[in-house]
Amino acid sequence: MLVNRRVLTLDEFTIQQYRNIPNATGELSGLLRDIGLAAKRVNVEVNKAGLVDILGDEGSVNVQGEDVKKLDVFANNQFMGALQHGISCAGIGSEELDHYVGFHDEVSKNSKYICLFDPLDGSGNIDVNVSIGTIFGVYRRVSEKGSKAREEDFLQPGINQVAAGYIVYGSSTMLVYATRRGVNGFTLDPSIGEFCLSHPNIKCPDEGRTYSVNHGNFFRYDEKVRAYIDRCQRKTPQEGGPYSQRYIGSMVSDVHRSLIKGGIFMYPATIDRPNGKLRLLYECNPFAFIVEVAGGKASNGTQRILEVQPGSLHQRSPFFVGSRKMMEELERCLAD
Ligand code: AHM
Ligand code: MG
Repeated sequence: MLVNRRVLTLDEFTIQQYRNIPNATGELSGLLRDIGLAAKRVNVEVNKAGLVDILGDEGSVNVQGEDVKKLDVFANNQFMGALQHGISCAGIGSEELDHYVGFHDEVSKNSKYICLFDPLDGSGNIDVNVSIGTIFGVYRRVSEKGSKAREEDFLQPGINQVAAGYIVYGSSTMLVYATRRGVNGFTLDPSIGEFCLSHPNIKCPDEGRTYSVNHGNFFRYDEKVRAYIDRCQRKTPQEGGPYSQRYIGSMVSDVHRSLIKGGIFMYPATIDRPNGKLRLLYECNPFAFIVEVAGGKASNGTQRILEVQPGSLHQRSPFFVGSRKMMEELERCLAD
């Protein structure tokens, strides 16, 4: 008997996907399930962050030289733990850890994937109840199965991602992930504790009316970036302008808005940060993959970001991502 189901959960959806792929082992579904589980645990803590004594600095400084908040540590442990105890992940790299970790148990050593993540991005916003997020990218390992994951597994260009996604802990909690087959969004239904398919087959509109950048840095940007920002502000109503400026300061939320509604997000190089602020491997590449699969574009200002060969786990990169036509106009400005 056919059961009439109107809402697919994340697990049901991923299982349905892999059943359509010949020879698929279901390992990627398992990995996404592990990430979904960790996300639900983090969500519970994020939701009550204002209530419990979990706010405030952990007192240590991470590898980027930034203060570590307690929730960052909690989130890192949840994602690492879920992936380590699952059966799909051979190792992880995280914003919170100096070095990548190759799991040493036999099941993990025989697993196919590695995962890079920023467990809690935008954590400066925790204290003021503004949306924050998790970002992740998944790669097939290049080292031999049966051994611990090695550095070369983590230093792959973003184009090699088999899946990438993010969780936004916002007015509702959403998990969005992409494979080459498409981008799908799931909203957490707190009544059943499941991510449910709410945004099937997301496409990034070709154009938007919003640009997202830290205006406080305006005079530290290259003049070509400033010229593009100037164009956004001078757009005529016939051109859909002037564009609105929106900047939450949580990249997950800022790029999520651009993905759904159309728009462009920029974190350019500045005089004092010639490589920008954002991390190539676990901040830029996952979003570049997601937005490209959805029909948008992503670049570091001179190159398609997914083609950059990484040199180190925590390297930074200027980042421009968003609607295709807006990105093309930006690229013309930067090339002038
Ligand atoms: P984080 O990983 O320390 O949270 O930093 C990344 C965040 C992004 O989410 C956001 O786009 C950016 O930092 C904001 O930085 P700024 O305050 O310099 O504009
Ligand atoms: Mg971050």
